[in-house]
Amino acid sequence: MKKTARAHTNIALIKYWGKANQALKTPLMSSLSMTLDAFYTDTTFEHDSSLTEDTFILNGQKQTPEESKRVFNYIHLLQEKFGFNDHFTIKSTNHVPTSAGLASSASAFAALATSFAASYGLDLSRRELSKLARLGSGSATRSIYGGFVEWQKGIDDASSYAVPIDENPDLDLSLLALEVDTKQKKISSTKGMKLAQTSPFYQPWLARNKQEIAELKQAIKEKDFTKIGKLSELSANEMHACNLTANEPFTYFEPETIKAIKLVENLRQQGIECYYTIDAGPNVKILCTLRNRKEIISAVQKSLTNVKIVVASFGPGVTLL
Ligand code: 2P0
Repeated sequence: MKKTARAHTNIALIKYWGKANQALKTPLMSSLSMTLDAFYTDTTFEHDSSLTEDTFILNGQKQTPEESKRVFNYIHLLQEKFGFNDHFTIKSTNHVPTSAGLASSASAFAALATSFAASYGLDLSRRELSKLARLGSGSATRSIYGGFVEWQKGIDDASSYAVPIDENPDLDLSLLALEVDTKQKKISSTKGMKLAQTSPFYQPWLARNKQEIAELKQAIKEKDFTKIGKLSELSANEMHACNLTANEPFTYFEPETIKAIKLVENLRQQGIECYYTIDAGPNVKILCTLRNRKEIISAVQKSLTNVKIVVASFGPGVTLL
């Protein structure tokens, strides 16, 4: 049986940055994201008793055993869970504008979990799919749904899943993904979130999580762009502050990252409202409304030469093609 699923990636406005259980990828905090229309992954999963090996083809290229390891381990885990053991072929295409600085693991594992379940004829709810996606990558938990999505941390495998907050938000909100990438080898998310936990600010940050989620949900309900922007920027800065103050301090920021932050601050001082968020890399994402979008794009192009900008808005949840 062969099935194809499409999942869009997402950007966390309230960040996930720490695991309670490494294997289950249950988080230490709840997170809240926006699914993005501009970035998605199409994945076909085929299993057949006549196949003699497992194969992973990414963007048309057969992956080496080393490159396939994470994906194969994930599928073997799911097969064990449901009692299957035949060989499979995975064909995956990332529709992510080159180096837009958005991780593809969220869309990748959401599409993979969904195509896997469909090809074995498992009739799973989206909640169950979000739990399966979580076993591949934390952020994938949220990509099962569209619009605004909360990943409720829960206390174990059964209770840690995503719930839709508003799948079709009637809200003027755009995200500008700025690629300010460099050749620097980055610290993996898994390693970064472990290190961050040694910061003296990590526990106080965790203690604020419930309140921050509640405030952002309220801001979404009220369609309050200012509140949404401020809370998102705060969460990103809290995460990066923990990295900078870890026992072995580190940062994902590069000089261009700081330039982009300063630009956003300057734009705000000029009355052009916008906010930034930054993940586990040097790229900056700007949140803005349609009214200011053009002006912000030209300001970015003027002060950050060589930067590539991709415009995104709300994307849908996972679908079978
Ligand atoms: C997030 N990030 O909430 C946070 C904010 C990056 C910064 O989730 O180890 O690839 O697979 O669970 O999901 C990126 O890490 O990490 C991430 P794993 P993931 O989106």
